[in-house]
Amino acid sequence: TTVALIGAPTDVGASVRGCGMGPDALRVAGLAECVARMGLTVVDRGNLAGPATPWRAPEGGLRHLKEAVAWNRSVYDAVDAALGAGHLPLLMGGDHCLAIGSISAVAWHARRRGKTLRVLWLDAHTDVNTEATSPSGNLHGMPVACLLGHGPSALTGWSGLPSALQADALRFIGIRSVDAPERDAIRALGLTVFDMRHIDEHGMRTTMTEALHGVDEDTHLHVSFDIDCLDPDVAPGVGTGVRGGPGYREMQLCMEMIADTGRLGSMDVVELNPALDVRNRSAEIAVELIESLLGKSTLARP
Ligand code: DIR
Ligand code: MN
Ligand code: MN
Ligand code: MN
Repeated sequence: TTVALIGAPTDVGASVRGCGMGPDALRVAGLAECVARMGLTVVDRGNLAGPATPWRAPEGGLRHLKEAVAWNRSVYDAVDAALGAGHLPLLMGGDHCLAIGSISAVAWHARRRGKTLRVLWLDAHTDVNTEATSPSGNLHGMPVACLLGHGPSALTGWSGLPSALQADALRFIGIRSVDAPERDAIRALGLTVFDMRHIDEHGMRTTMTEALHGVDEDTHLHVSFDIDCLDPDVAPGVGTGVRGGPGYREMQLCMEMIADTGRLGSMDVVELNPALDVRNRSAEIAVELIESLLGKSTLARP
């Protein structure tokens, strides 16, 4: 496997500034070196270019739409190129609105190759707001809606179909912050959400067995990892941390069980905010989790 690192240094969709420094924080934490040490080939494509974050108020329920479209277009092209080269793209955000471009490119490739797409959305939030429901206008709270064909028209339909994803392709893990209209959308769209209560009651092992049910050799697995999925005591470097998330060992098990499927084809690592971090600890933890996701394991396992 060749892992292609793609940096998208922007906070255009976020509610707090600083996650634009995420790609370099991951590099400083040794992401490329750690992945290479596992015996994988790594190519760092550097950082994409895009507009500065103007920090304007929302217009029509959307903040920085034009700038978010520009960044997502670059992300789409870079992820598309990586997949076209047979590489495993690792998008380093940046805020979570970048998953629109990333997963749209993944969906296009999966469809062309006759693969079934499964997306694991690891997050404290469900990110299924639209311009009509968002309390903030921040696009990092809307990528799931856009990918399901329900967001602003400028950010939908990028995969070549009205929606990049069908509801049954998605599994949410670690959820503990859902706006009231998002709760209605989850029900109306029929989304599968493994919230923190589910993880409390059943444990991460059973939760991941459920979330990965049906994954087979024809599956393209995409992991969209919002760092705020982790408990903020573990990973403080996030803009919208919510108490009560999975701890370090639970998240390691989550990543290891995904790796065990052997079907990981692409991933996003987003919302890491070095301006709010403690001596780059969250970036280092993210790197350790990415290693597990790519198959690192303490012992050889049968
Ligand atoms: C909130 C916060 N649901 C919103 N979303 C966050 O603004 O839509 N997503 N923080 O990551
Ligand atoms: Mn989040
Ligand atoms: Mn998110
Ligand atoms: Mn967020």
